[in-house]
This record gives sequence, structure tokens and C-alpha cells, in this order.
Amino acid sequence: MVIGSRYLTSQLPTLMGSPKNIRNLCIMAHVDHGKTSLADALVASNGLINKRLAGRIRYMDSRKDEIERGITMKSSCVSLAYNKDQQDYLINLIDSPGHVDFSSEVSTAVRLCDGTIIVVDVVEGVCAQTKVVLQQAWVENIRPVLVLNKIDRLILETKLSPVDCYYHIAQVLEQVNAYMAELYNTALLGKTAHEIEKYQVEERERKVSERERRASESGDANTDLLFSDWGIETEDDSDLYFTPEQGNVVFASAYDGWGFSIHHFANQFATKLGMNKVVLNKTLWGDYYITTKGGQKKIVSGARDKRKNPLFVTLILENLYKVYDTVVTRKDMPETEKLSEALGVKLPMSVAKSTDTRSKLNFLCGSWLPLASAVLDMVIDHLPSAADMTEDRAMKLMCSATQRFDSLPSESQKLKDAFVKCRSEDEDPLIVYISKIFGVQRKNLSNSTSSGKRAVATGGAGLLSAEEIASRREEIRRRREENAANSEQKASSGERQLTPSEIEELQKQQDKMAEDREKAEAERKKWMEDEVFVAFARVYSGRLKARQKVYILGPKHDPSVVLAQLGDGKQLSEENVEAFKHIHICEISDVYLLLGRELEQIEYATAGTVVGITGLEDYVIKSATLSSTYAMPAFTELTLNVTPILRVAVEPHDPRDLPKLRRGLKILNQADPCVQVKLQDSGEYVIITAGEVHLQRCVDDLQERYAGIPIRTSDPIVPFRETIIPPPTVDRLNEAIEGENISQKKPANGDPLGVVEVSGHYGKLRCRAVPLPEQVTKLLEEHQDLLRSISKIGAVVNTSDNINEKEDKSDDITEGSMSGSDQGSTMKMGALVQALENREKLNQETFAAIQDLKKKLDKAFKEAGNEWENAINQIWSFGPHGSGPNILLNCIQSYPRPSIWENSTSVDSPLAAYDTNFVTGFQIATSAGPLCEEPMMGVCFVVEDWSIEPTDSSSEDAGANSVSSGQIISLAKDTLRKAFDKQCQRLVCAMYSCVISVTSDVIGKMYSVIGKRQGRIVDGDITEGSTSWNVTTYLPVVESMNFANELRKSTSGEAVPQLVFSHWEILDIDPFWEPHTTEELAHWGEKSDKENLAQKYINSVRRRKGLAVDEKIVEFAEKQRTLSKNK
Ligand SMILES: Nc1nc2c(ncn2[C@@H]2O[C@H](COP(=O)(O)OP(=O)(O)OP(=O)(O)O)[C@@H](O)[C@H]2O)c(=O)[nH]1
Ligand SMILES: [Mg+2]
Repeated sequence: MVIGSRYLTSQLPTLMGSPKNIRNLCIMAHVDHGKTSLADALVASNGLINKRLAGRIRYMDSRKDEIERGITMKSSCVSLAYNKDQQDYLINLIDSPGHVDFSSEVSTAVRLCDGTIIVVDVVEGVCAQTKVVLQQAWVENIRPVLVLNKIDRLILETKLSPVDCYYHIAQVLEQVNAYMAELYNTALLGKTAHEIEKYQVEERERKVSERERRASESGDANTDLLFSDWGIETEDDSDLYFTPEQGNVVFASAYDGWGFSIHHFANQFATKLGMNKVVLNKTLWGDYYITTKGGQKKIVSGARDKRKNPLFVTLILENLYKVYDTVVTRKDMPETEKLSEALGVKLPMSVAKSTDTRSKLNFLCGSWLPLASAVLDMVIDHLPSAADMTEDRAMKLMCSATQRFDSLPSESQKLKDAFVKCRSEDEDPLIVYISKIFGVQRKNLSNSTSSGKRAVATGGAGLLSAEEIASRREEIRRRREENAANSEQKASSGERQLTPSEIEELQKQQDKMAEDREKAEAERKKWMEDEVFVAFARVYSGRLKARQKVYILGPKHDPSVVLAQLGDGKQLSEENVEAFKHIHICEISDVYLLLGRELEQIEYATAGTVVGITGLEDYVIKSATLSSTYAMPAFTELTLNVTPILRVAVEPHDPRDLPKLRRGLKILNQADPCVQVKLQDSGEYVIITAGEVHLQRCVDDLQERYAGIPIRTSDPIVPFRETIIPPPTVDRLNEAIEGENISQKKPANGDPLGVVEVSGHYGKLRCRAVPLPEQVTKLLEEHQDLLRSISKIGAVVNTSDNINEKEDKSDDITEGSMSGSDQGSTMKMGALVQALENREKLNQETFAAIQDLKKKLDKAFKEAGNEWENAINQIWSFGPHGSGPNILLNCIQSYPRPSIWENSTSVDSPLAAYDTNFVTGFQIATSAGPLCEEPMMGVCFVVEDWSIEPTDSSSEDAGANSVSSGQIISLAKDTLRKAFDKQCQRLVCAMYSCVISVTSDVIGKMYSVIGKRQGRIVDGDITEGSTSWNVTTYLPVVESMNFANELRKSTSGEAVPQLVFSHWEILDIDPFWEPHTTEELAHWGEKSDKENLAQKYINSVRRRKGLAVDEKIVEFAEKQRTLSKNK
């Protein structure tokens, strides 16, 4: 029975006290499989919405665009009360989006949960996103239960007979379980025999304890005995799988508001038919049927072989079919009344007389088989409570996969117990994780007048009073006067005199800037009046009170560094916290219960609950850890399953609004877990999103909420890569290039290898570019993080780390201003060294991974041929940014430099001094290739010779003769670029992969849309048991704009693609191709007038970047002249 109601939300805080009775869970599924509709039913059970509207209103979709488009775009939480077996439970339910563009929102939800409801549309079956969410649950170690939704569609739409319906559902269930088995097997594959054994023992123990718990709860201790009485084999089926008999599967129609588990019917029939409940539980799903032998009812197995209807059909589906047939298909009023009586449901007059048969059915079935209690009973029985946190999971949350838990400081290790105990006494440490922060309309906060405003005011630069604004104006005026006085002083002190008009101009500029700033502030003030930032958080241990002071630990916080520097006995206070840029001390404002569209203020939150926190907007970007101790390591980073790939530049319609745009971008960056906001070298503000729908949401948010100004977006900026390939052996007509056919355009110096040699007064350099073996490029692509740490190992002695750090900062416009003053450099040397040692210790496993990568690379090189024999030990650097898929190879005889795998030692060579300069040149060269200044990929630069003219130290102007580092950088950059230019160049396109499910009648239209956009079909298979096809395609990102819309239009809305970034693929078209072999000349003539796709892409990128484009504006000048003559 459900105890909650609209008026009982006040009871919710009292339910928080007992973590054993708290369940934190999220609903996950493929897009449109019915998550939000299911959430409706559960929300209605607490009276937040009317039961009759459940399944239709989609309460959790609160944004305007969500309602308009009918898809969920963010995860949102609602706290519900539920009563089962005289126990009160608190259920924090998070609805997540299914569209792939928003899968980062799913990650933020999963992190706060212990369990998940996986929803599968029985008509569509297991789809791409279903697999992704199952995998996500697996990786995050959270327990799933299953809801098979939309069973009404099988009855009404596909019109399957009850038996076919049963076999169809069984097949879908099989698909889900097959994928679970796949996950299980791949997880085991990577483990050693010992680990597998340990894992299995743990699983077995967990299962036994769970079974005991359930048995003690239900009082059916002698289950096995009863089974043998009935002649049924008992088998310990691993509860890895979803099996109705275990009760972790609910059959439902969220739209019609009904749902049931096998147990529900087992209970009913046990009393009605006088059968054993336990046996019914085992046999209601499966190959069992009922016979009457000798006047006695008996359940026997083998229904399929004997062509009998299984129990599920005879006892359950046939009844359901009858209800649908009577109420919806035949609309038989008297029969409906009889039915409702038989089912024990009393139809109110308004419903009985209604002509809307679907709502009648909703009422009838919703009362007969209430969906909320079926799902919530399953949740309580099968999902772990907040108190069931295992040590293993706690360790995974505290320590990333590349670290070892036992290498954390002992103070930090002790905190593991706090997770497991999940207690909220005063002496328990406070541990809270914030997975995202989001804007809420102030009117939705329960007491908006007082707390909401204070929430912002205490957060720092929040609301300004009239006096504050006046004092700021005064301050600006004073500074302006000071500046004017200064400039006058300077002018009088003999520097160049400014003319009065120049001074006036300067003043005007300053006035304008001050005005801009004021406007931006006023804009922010207006925004803060309407909206407030709420952090989406879970309390893992301790008690979080309103207005409590806490440490805010950024994602890069490392307790070993802090503890090492503070030393024994020292405490972190508000004064010395400034020295650590990843720690802040802050007083939070208020704590809120999340109730879907509204928030209810509470005094405090205890361990195990999911709540909202205000007052953190000036400290938290995207995610953070709150704690009462700085020994708490930052929670491990969320695994985002989606790569943001779609970039657009944004600018305000009115250039004067730029400050507002900056403000808006800052808020957007803070509030969206997946978006990236960057200021490019060209001065453009760029946002990078996961896809078109995500982009639209970001732009809408910027326009309507965060910046509040009209915004213009550029055409999407699609990333490309540039690479080289071995010279082709056949021409475009597939004729071998040999003999007479050989191109006249040979490399200028006639050197087939394309060696570039430059020599000048500063020395000599000889190098060439070679395509990297495909396997090597792939490995480098996959292990970018590891390559970055390889550079970082070197960074302890080298300076390459600084380059990366600088880059990070200049890229991210929000970083500098949010992280406070950067005083890390004031760290004491001793403490720093120790912290670095600690870090090295932490990374033992990373070192192992690096060795592993080295081995794999070596193998890939050796397989590629003899010329790569010793390549692994000659690697000088990876680029661009020290971690990209390009290699600099040192084959210089006279410079035996240690490879990148070894810590650098001093080398006795004049070249050693310029080593880092050369590498910088390589980094710059690889970050922008000659085709269209896009990064290179899969290129190896072999440096064969490099020498520097010895400077004559005896000569007087020795300093002037010596080579400067800038010269070496540009020498390296230019020469490497030239070497690249000598080879056959190709463009590399980013590819989306896309699974489309369509019916066979529109499949042809779908193919034509894909073909038009250079797409490629990789796989197409008919889904078993239906007429729909699952087609997998690859589509270049550059061709994907408006693809979803076009496809939807041409297939009458049947095919809805979801695009996910998949890989990089070489576009096998020579961008500079012209007919030159004999066959080609015969076929195309001197000049081919067919459009060159690669050239088209390159030109569009060059045009966007303002680079020279080699295009003729007038192609056929003669014709034009003739035309004008005729006029
Ligand atoms: N026939 C039928 N339709 C359903 C059922 N459940 C949901 N739908 C419909 O399916 C569509 C999608 O439902 P939602 O609840 O928005 O699906 P969702 O999984 O939340 O979608 P996203 O959040 O966008 O991923 C809506 O049109 C619903 O009316 C059901 O049980 N039966
Ligand atoms: Mg939804």
C-alpha cells in the first residue's frame, strides 16, 4: 500500500533516518521505451499527480522543449514514500533520458544510485541504447531489475495471439539475458583464474545471504522440500539474469497504468485454485502447463512439445486479452461491468459512462493490477538499500582504476568504513558527491522568498542590493578619475602628450567597458532573481545540515598532496586553504528534497539520501565532492559514454551583448555535464556538443535562460584529420600505374621516399614522413590518456607537462576564474617532492599499463615490416599535445637520445640543448597540417640527420651567431610540414555510427537518404519475430546535419536514427587529383569537371578559417565574354 500523498510529503524527511529502508534508483532505457510514462505511475502513487493522468502527462519532463519534442533531455529526481509489509520506505527515483545525445545525463544519474530499473519496449526489443545502459549499470556495479513495457501494443497493434505474445515476450527476455551473459563473460575474460574464482565465491556468498534474507522475510524456509514433492527440479539459476520466477521482471503497460510480477498472480491463484504458491511462482513463467488428471489439477512441464498453452498464457494473458477485447475492441458496456465486478473493481459513474474506452481500461486495469505497487515491491525486494554499500564499491568510488587503493594515505583509507556503515551521527565524517548542478526556477523552491535569495547571496557574487550597486558605481568612477589623473601625469612627465580628443576617446572606451560590466552584472542579477542553481547530490555518510561549512574538493583534489604539505598536527583553516586550488571552504545554503518539478526545503539530509543543495554555484563546475575532511579523495570521474563532437561558434546578434554571452557560457558550462565551452585562438566562442538535439538544447538554454540574448550560431564546425598514405598502385580506373602510365608529376627532387633536406647557416636537417602502420595509429588513438601520463612521467624532469597545463587553461574560459588564486606554486619544495613520490606510487598500475602498451606497440611495429624493426626504441615524442596519434622517430646516428620510455638522462651532444625546441616544432607541425590546418593523424616523421653548425666561441659576436630556440622550433615545424607535403595526402573524416530500426516498407527510402550523404551500410538484419530491420550504418559527421529530420520525413517518421561518434576513417580521394595516367586522360580529358569531394571539404574548412582557397571564381571565362558580346 502506498502511504504517500500530496499532503504527506512532510513525512518524507522522517523516513530518511533508516538507510536500510532507502532505495536510490534510476530508470534507464532506449529512447521512447516508456521511462517517463512509468515514472508517472510511481509519482501518481504519491499523489503528486492525478492517477488518471499517469502515463500521459509525463510529469518528469518539465522543460518546454521536452514537452514539445516528447523526449526527456535531463535526469531528474523525485522522492517517494512507500509502505510494504508495515514498513515505510523512502524511494529516490531518477528518470533519465534515452536519447544518446544526453547519455552524459544518464551517467550523472547512475553514479548516485544503487540500483536501476531497465525498461524494454517489448515490440522493439533490445535496442542499441538498451545495451549501453545495461553495460553502464554493469560498469558502475549497480543492480538492475527489468520492466517489459508496452505489452498493450502486442495485444492491440501487432494483434498477436496470446500464445505468440508469450513466445515473443520470452524472446525479448532472452535477448536481454543474452546480453547480460555477454557482459559477464567479457568481464571474466580479462581476469586471471584466481580472480575469477574469488569473484565467483563472493557472488555465491552474496546469493546465499540474499536468499536467506528473503526466506526469513517470507517465512518459506523449506522451499526446496516442497519442490521435490511436486517433482520439479530445483536449480540455482544465477541471479545475474532476469527471470520472472525470481521476481525481478515486471510485465507492464505504462500507458494503461498496469503491471504485474509473477508473484502477484501466484498469490491470487494460490488462494483461488488451491495450489501451492511456491510452485506457482516457479511455473507461471516457463514451459509448464496445467492438466486435470483423475479430477486433480497438476502442473506438468513440456508445454511446447505437447502443443499446450503455457500457464502464463492460460492463467494470465488470456485474461488480459479478454479485458482489452471487451473494453477497447468491442466496447461492450454490460460485459465491461461484469468484468469489473469479477475483478473486484468498482467503476465510478464518470468512468463507466465515459466514451473514452482507453481511460476506462486504464482505470480498470490500473485498479486490478496497479503498476506502482508491482514495480515498487520489486524494487524493495531486489535492489540493494542505501545501507548495503559494499567495500568493493566504496573503493571503486574513492579510487580510479589506474590507482591502487592501498596507496592512498591511511586517513583516506579509513573513510571506506564510513561508506559501508552509512551512518549519520555527529562523529561520522560527512561525505557527499555532487554529480551535476542544474538551474531551477526560483518559484519552484518551497519557500522562495527567504531561503532562495539567501542561497545566492551567501554564494559570493550573488544578488546585489541597491547600496552595493551604488558603491560599485562610485568605485568605478573613482578608478576612472585616477586613471585619467595618471595619464595626465604621464603626459606631463615628458612622455608623449595625448591630445584632448585621444583622452576623450579613451574615456569613452572606459565608460563603455564599465557599462558592459554593469550590464552583465544586471543580467546575472536578473537571472538569479528567477533561477537558482541546485546541486544534485547524494550523501554517503554523515549528516548535511543547512548552512553547514564544508570542504569542497574539486575533481583533481589529491589528499596525499594536501596531507604531505600540511604535515603533522596542522589543520586546514580558511586562511591557509587558499594555497590549495582544488579545495574551498564554503557554507552551503539550504538542503532540498527533490520532488520532480518542485523542491521541498528540509533542515538536514542523512546518509543514503539523494538531495539538492543550494549555495555552491561559485565553487562547483559540473561535479565535486563535499566533505568534512580533506583526507577524502575526490570521487572517481564519471564515465561519459559519449564523445562531444559537434562544434559550433556562437556570437550575439548585437556585439555589445558579448559580456552577457560570456556570462551565459559560463553558466552553461557549469550546468551541463557534457558540453565543452572553449575560446578559440581566433577569438571565437565555441561550444562542443554531443549531437544536434543537444546543440539545440544548449542554444535554447543560452538564449532563454543563461544569457538571455538572441544568439547566432555558425554552421557546425566539423573536425577533420590529415594523414598520408603509401603511393597508390592503381589509378582511379583501377588500372595499374606502371610503365607508360606512371605519373609525370614525380617528386621535385626525384626521390621516391620524399626526403626533405634543408641546410643553412644554423645547420642541416634531413627527414621524411611515412604513414604509420594502421594498427599503431589505432593503439595510439585508443590510449591517449596513457600517452599523456607517459609525457607526465617525463614531466618530473622535463617541461612538457607545463605545455599541456598551459594549454588546458587557455582552452577553458571558465577554469581560471573559478579556481580562485593559483597559489600552488608556493608549495614547499620538500612537500612537493614527497607528493610527487606519492603520486608515482599511486600509479604503479599505470606503469604496468604503459609497459603493456609498449609491448603492444612493439608487436604492431614488428608485424608491419622490417623497416619498423627498431622503431619502438627510437620514439622521440608523440604529437600533437604530447599524446596524439603521430610519432617523431629519432634515427640520427650522431644523437643517441634515450627513447620516450626511459627517463631522460643528460646526453653529451650539442643537439641536447635544442631537444625540447625540436619536439615543440613537431607538436606544432602535427597540430595543424598543410591541407586545412587540422591536426595530423597516423603520420610518422623520421628524422635521419640533424646537425647544428658549431659556433665559433673565439669570435667576438658568438652570441649573435648562435642558434636561438625559436629558430629551431620553426626549422623543425617547416621541415616536417614539407616532408608531409611530399607524400600522398588524404583527409580523415569523423564517422558516426548509427543503428536504425525500420519496417521493410520504408527500407528503400532509408537507403537512398543514407546513400546521398556518403553513408555506408555495415550491417542489416531482420529482427526476429517482427517485420522490422535493424540497420547499422556509418555516416561522415560532415554529412550528418539535418540527417535525422530528412530521414524522418522521407520515411514518414518510421526511422529515427541516433548518431554516436564511432571512429576516424580515411577519405580515399586525392584532394589534388587531376587525370594524369594515359587511361585517366582518355577517360576524363585534361581536366575533370567532376566535383572533388575531398577538395570540397578542405575548401570549406579553409574558408571558415580565413585561409587562402585555391578556387577559380570564373571557370570558363571565354563563354562569359561571348555571352556579353551577344547582348
Ligand atoms: N502503447 C503504449 N505506449 C506507451 C507505453 N509507455 C509509453 N508509451 C508511449 O511511448 C512514448 C514515449 O514514452 P516516454 O515515457 O516519453 O518514453 P521515454 O523512455 O521517457 O523517452 P525518452 O525519455 O525520450 O527516452 C509516448 O508516446 C508514450 O505515450 C505503453 O505502455 N504502451
Ligand atoms: Mg523520458
